[in-house]
Amino acid sequence: MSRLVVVSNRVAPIDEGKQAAGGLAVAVLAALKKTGGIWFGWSGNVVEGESQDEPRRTDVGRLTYATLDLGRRDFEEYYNGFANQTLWPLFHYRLGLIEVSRRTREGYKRVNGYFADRLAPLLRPDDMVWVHDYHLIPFGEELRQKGCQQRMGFFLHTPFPAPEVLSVLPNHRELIRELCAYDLVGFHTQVDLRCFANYIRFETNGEVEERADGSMLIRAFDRTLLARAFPISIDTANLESLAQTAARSRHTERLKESLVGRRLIIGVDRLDYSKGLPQRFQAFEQLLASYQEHCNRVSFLQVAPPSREDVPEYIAIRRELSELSGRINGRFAEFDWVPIRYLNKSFGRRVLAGFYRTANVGLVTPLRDGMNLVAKEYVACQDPDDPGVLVLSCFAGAARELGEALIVNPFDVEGVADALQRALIMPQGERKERHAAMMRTLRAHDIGWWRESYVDALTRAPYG
Ligand code: ADQ
Repeated sequence: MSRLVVVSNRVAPIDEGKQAAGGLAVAVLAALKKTGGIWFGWSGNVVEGESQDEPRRTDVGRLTYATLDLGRRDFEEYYNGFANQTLWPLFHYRLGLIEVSRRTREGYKRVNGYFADRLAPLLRPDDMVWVHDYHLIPFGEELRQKGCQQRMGFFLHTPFPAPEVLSVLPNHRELIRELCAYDLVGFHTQVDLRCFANYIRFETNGEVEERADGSMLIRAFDRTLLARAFPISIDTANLESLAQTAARSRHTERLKESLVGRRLIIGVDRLDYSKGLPQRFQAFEQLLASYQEHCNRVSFLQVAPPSREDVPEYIAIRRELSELSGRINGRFAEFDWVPIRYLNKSFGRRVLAGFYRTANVGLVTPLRDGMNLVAKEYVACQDPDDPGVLVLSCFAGAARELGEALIVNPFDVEGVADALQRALIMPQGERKERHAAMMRTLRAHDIGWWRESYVDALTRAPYG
């Protein structure tokens, strides 16, 4: 069996027992343990001066973690700059927020080249290299330029934008040429895949051959590659049992006691402008204004730990949300009830599972999201005999699979308020039916299925 080499911007904490919380980290670790291999990427540390020259290696069984510290300038240009101030807003259709600069684009290329230089000597001829996310698009081409001929796959965790949007980026052709250096390019949904195929059709001289299974064979930039949708998922069975035990945990009990019989709406997100939090707060405000029977009867818990705090837009959204929650609470609060409980902190998986299970409504309304795992987690954590209702943005990749949720347009604040009302009064029979249908999807397509279908497709490379 070939070794797997996973490359991601951040390598998940090596102390598995503690934080390996993210679904991706769990999936990647499971794949790596099966085949043995290397997990390579940034350590998360920023050092003064130059980036670290040699990767720090830690061996755990058949698995090697190889991490590098980034120098301040590389961190600013590659991570804060091109990745998070250009590509992230661009891929999330936020053209008003993008910064375009040759300096950061060059920094992005430079760091990708530097990463590739450090990984190349560690590779064996039969290895399969699996590169993750928008930070590392040029990585494969950089490896190929160093003579690496291994099978190489890329998976994009964000949406892939429509060609008209992508073309706002100077040198967009170069970015797509870099993407075409891989043998396999994976997206979350058919929508993302179609946007990529349309770019190849209309912006390059390339060809797209649609295959019966929905994947597409791409011939462009003198290469042949397979592009396919692989919707990422969660460890469904594990979350189901975790939520069952968490239902009786101390945290869950304390949450229930604090509600004093009131209903609960929950939102859980990284604090990011793509998650639609201001509109979500306004929708809850609209619910209280339009359906006054919920005043002092429903609480909204929004958990939103800050992320990317060096980027100005993230400071701005944090300020905006503090002001908005303060204003809404000032408008509706009673001496014994605060409508919005807004928390800038994160919780462990087990605590979150208990919170999800307690909530009558899961409110997941990103303006754009590659997939959104919180939507799937919320569903998996429900009590099947008395499940809550998922209210889900049509612009989350998850909406393609979870059609039995109440699907909303997150920009339509009044529409979301109406959906909240519908969720709060939905009869138990309908809730159970919707939940059971979504669970069938999540059991058939869990994180193991995602990982295996991707690795299997990569094993079949090259496609040329
Ligand atoms: P994210 O934008 O981070 O991921 P999401 O898919 O929801 O969004 O995943 C977040 C993960 O972090 C979930 O597992 C969630 O439980 C956890 N999390 C969020 N808030 C938390 C909190 N307060 N405390 C503890 N845990 C918390 C990116 C893309 C998504 C895509 C994923 C995976 O933006 O579209 O679904 O990658 O590909």
